[in-house]
Amino acid sequence: MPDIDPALREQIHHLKAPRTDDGGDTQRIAETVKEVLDAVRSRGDEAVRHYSKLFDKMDPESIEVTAQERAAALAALDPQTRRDTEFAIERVRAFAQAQLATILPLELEALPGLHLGHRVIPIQRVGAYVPGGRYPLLSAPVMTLVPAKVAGCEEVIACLPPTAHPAMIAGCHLAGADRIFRVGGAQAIAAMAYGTQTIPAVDKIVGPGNAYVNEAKRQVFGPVGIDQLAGPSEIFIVADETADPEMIATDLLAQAEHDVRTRVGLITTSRALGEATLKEVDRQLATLSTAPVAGRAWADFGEIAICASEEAMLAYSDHIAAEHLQVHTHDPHATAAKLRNYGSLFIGPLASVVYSDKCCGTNHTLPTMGAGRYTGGLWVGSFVKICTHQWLDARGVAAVAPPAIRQSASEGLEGHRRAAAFRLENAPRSTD
Ligand code: HSO
Ligand code: ZN
Repeated sequence: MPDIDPALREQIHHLKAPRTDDGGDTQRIAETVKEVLDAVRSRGDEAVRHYSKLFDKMDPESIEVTAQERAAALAALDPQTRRDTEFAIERVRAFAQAQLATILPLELEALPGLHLGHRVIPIQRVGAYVPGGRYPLLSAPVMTLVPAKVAGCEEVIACLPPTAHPAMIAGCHLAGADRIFRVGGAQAIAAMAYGTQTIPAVDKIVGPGNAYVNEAKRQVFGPVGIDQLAGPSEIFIVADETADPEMIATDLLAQAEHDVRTRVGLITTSRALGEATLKEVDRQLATLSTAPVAGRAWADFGEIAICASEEAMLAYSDHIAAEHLQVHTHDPHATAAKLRNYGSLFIGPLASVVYSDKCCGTNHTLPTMGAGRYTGGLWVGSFVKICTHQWLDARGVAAVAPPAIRQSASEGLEGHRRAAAFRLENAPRSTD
């Protein structure tokens, strides 16, 4: 994230400031990951098993989850949990289908005889990393697998750590995974990037994970695509004096319980709201079962920023570009329209982040660490390519060949000049 503009900084007073160090051991993680990637690339399944034993203390009999294991995981899933997961899948699928309908092919006659266009082509093979995590998040496989299937990808595989709760296998199955593999961490990313005897190489890897998974995605990117680099979850709330501090504290703590590095904050024009929220967070933490995590996240990364004006509030929010951004102002739609940088926007007090986390239909895999300045979150469009094409008749050639010939000649590209001129000078001839 770039440094904050000094003029904006003067407009902001922190009632509570976050820690600013990155707290990670990036160099050591990068070296470990490189070793894992190299080993899996050269030794395949054997290295996958080695690192599963080393890091996860597990050596599953079969790396691939069998059909019987899928059935057993599904049978063990409590019926209400299954219905709730199916509800989430249906919502995410319906929204992804509606979004896909907005991604249209194009055919255009740009000049007489010069035809340009693009096609919407599903990525052939996709790999979804499904994190084991602190809690078994059944919505995690839904958010990565369902949009890929809606996009029309031919094969969608899932990797989840061997330590993951068996319900996660059922979640991957219900969300439509064609194949499920029990492998986690950097070794899973390596396997999906390079392929092993058991796990096919994919064209794009998606899904959040821990610092090792993130670093592995960064290192394999290029020959294989990735969605984004996912940091700890974030929630910010932009609010004025009309907001409810009890509701705000509830929403902040809901995300703070994810991880001790979750970044949560209130950006407000109201000092009274800021002070009330500070008290409310402490009051609620006293009875929250996940307080050991949420309380540490709040202590280290919680933030309450009091802004001198509405403009400063919006500018600071755009600077942070939070993964989740809730808007609790007297006219939330008007405020929302002025915001530019965020992963997903929650307009008005009834739109809790938790609904999107679980089941309302928008994707919960969103940009963190300021990436909301340049990208939105995972969506059905992440699983298709928009690839251009062109075709010309003699009129099109007459229009574009002369400038192409002149440019090529002035650049000293004689081969290019000849190819451009050939079509002007020679009618197409066939060899048969
Ligand atoms: N807030 C997480 C997603 C999630 N939370 C799922 C609970 N379940 C990252 O957007
Ligand atoms: Zn969440």
